[in-house]
Amino acid sequence: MSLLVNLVGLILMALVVWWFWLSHRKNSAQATTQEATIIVEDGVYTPASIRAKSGQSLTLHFDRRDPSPCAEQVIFQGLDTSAFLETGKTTTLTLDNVPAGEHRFTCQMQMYQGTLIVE
Ligand SMILES: [Cu+2]
Repeated sequence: MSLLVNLVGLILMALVVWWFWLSHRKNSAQATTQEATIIVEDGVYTPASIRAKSGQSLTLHFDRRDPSPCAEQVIFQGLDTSAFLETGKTTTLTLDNVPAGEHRFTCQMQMYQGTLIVE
């Protein structure tokens, strides 16, 4: 009987791991978009990666829900673009002619981390 209980527990654990892995994968393999809303909360950008096409303008809406000063600025590394985000508001940023490649965007202390993939 205890063997059966252990087995059921093991299967449940495997299911949870599998579910997390799958949902994470789905998040990283999203379609390209030219407009997205990014929630800034609990130390993470959601979604943390944005996939876009090069040669088109890209509009990003940052919905800052985290009042800590850590979240107040978003900086696009290497793109010479940054913005101040007001708590409880959505700040819209438009990027034009972003070169193809992976561009990191972070807060000023680089606690918040995101990736913009342009292809
Ligand atoms: Cu920060």
